[in-house]
Amino acid sequence: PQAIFRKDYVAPGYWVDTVEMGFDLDLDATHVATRLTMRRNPDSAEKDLVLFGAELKTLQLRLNGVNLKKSAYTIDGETMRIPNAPDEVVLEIETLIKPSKNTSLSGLYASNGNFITQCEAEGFRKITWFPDRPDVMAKYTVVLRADKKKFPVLLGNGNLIEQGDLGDGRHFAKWEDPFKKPSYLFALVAGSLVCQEEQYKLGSGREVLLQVWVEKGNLDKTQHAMDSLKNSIRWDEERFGLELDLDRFMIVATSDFNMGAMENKGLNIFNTKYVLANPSIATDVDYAGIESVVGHEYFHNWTGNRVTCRDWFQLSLKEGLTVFRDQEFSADLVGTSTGRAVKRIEDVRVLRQVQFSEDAGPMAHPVRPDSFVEINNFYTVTIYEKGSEVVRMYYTLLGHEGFRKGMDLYFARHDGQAVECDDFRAAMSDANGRDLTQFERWYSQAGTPRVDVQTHYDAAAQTFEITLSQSCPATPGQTEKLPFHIPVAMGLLNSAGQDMPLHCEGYEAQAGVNSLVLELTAASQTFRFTQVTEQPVASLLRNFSAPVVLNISYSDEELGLLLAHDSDPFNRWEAGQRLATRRLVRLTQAVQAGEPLELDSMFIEALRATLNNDTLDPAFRELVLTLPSEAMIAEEFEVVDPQAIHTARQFARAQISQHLRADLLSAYEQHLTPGKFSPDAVSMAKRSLKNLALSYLLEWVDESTFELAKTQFYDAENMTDRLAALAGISNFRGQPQQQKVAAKALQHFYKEFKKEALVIDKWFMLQATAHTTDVAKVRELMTHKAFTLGNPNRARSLTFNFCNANPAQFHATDGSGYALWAELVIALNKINPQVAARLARSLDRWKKYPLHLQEKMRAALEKVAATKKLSKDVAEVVTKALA
Ligand code: HT7
Ligand code: ZN
Repeated sequence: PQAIFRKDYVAPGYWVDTVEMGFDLDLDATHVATRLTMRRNPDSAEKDLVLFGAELKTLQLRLNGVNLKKSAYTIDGETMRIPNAPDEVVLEIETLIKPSKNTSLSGLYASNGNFITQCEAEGFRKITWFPDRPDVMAKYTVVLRADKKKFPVLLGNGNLIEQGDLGDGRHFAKWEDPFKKPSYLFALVAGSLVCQEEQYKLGSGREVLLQVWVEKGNLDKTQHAMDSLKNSIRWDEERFGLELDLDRFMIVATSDFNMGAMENKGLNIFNTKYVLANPSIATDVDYAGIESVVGHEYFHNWTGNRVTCRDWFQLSLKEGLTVFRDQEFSADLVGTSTGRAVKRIEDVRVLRQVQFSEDAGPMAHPVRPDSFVEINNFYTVTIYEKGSEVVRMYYTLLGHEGFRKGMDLYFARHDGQAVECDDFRAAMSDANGRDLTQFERWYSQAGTPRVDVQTHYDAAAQTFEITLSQSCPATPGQTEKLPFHIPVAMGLLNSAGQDMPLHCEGYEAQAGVNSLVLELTAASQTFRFTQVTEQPVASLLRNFSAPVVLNISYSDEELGLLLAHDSDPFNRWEAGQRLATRRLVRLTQAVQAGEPLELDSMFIEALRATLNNDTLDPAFRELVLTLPSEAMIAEEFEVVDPQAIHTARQFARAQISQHLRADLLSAYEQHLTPGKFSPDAVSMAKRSLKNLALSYLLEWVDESTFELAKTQFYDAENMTDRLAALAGISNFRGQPQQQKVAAKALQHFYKEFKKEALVIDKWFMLQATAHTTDVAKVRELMTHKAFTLGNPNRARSLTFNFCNANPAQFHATDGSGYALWAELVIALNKINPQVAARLARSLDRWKKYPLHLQEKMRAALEKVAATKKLSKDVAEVVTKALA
């Protein structure tokens, strides 16, 4: 497949001022009439009028009132070129599309008999011919016409300006969006839907209408999304001075959606997973997910919609910034400083586990890529999560006020424009009078930088030196890397674990401030501290101030001190993870060598002290007590042995269970949350620690804890407790009689929730990730009547979870997991290339496995690569993996 390059950007030959569209909605054949007023862009090197279209039946093309003859244009793939067009053009286009046949869920498609659109990134071209690129911004007026009974609700972007009957059982609605927007933000929804609505008063006093639209029967699950929306509106006003610019803001939930949600102007469309919640179907994690995704899409209204991307290489301009904003929103809502740290730790865990892995694999790319084959493959953790870390580094370097000044200047300069990542950096730099030239490398260089640390204490001179040396591994197409501008937040701890005053040469000392942001800009730099009265322990990269790997050799005692005392909660947690990782690596090596396994008491006692420390937030304790995942342990090895890692980690869990049994039982009992369910931070924290205690207790085979889990499962009144108990029961290594109880519980769960699609997704997910679920079991589950590859949520719940989150079984030595993977990718490729390409990524890191597994993975990759009619989405992923 053909790659396109950032360096080849050419401004559009024509601008579009207005777009008028009429839709005659019919599931089998929708007629679309479009009228574009266009004018030549005198500043462009492109002289032709260029439009894009895909899978369209074109009925009519008229330019300035005259039918376009076939000889007047050329079509090559998705690109139509009209040469010699006048400077001012009115283009009228009629197309016919087939929503019910559209299984790719891009463009206009059908979901449970309703019409839904998804236009980002290039779905608008499946509706009509258009200069479908984000730098072409226009004003849209749209008329929707449809059967009134089947499609009583007709929604579009912006404001509803007219509606009425058409007389023949059909009706219409006319929507006008007052703001210029790129075509990827276009949306329509039509069908049988109901809504929860509310008038909401903005900070300025203006009243707006908020609506959450769902299918019938789901109105009891919309309150949390509505609350999250109101919180988002208030937060953006307070934190960034950004007000909702429309009179109406709508959210629509659909169960057929490729991603989490979409920020279409005034008409956000969501995967049901990020809207629907009540205590009996949604877990605490779901509640938190809804809050952050509702926030994320709402925040796009300014960062993405009002100021958009010049081209898709700039995707992180909107996505990285908006992820940063949604992370800050969720952290601010919790309010407490440990609450913020808990959120930060959760976010960093995802970054390290998924993005660091992407950065070390064949799909590694810079935050602002230089090329791609299929843009849909670049909605990645690098663009989103690493992009957010890049934005967070401005925040760390410039401070709260400085960052806000930068944001204000960004909007003052670019409101209504389509811009580049460099424009954001320039705003941050200019607003603060700071030279951020070198910072550009965070956008242009892929790979996770390493920072090696050497320290030296001179007791006589009372000086302490920290030498930081940075490097960055080669990534595809980038062998040499230049030094990054890395903010390293830090402090020094004395032997009692207290922060010491900081006097660093070249940095101004601030009374009472015991944390400093060092700026590492050279390949190697030494920072010298004076008046250091005793040998300190350095706490570096506090709050994970940069997305790097920090190599520092701490002793167990130093880590113990940091875990017990660091004033930075992130580094407290980090110290615990370092202690755990060290042990899990050793245990894995022991498993491989057939040596006896042992877990030392220093580690167990450190965990016991944390577990029993009632001054600590239970959510924080839960994070410290959670061992690094198997995927994280795998990153410590040159060659990964998934089964040995699994055995080692399970051994450690069983040891913790055995030695902390009494403490775990008491933690369980102390953190019960009787009474009405509430998804507030305090109750969630209690549930998380209680359920972690339960999962540990179940690692040590014991009748009474099994009974505890069984009782929790049958008595629970909320999904968090119920699912945690079910997961525990189904992973229990007990007698056949207990396995029967587990099978019965699973059946019971299915029966109770068979009408709740999102809960059945959990039912598949839980089985996909169970230790005992092998390839044969997955194949059996795929024949279950509730399973289908046609629905992305359902496909992901079983197959993605097995391939990505059950490594010891997926990497079965006979290669059966890879054969299943190949079959699934090939099957999905026909239905939904975007989803297929996501699953294709499961073999990205195949070169990290032993040769006998590598051979089988290569064969599976080659099988997919050789498939006829392979989409460019899947082709790009497997070609890069095999390169
Ligand atoms: N901006 C949205 C991206 C998105 C998307 C992209 C490709 C294919 C389907 C899609 N659905 C949504 C989501 C977001 O970041 O807010
Ligand atoms: Zn986004």
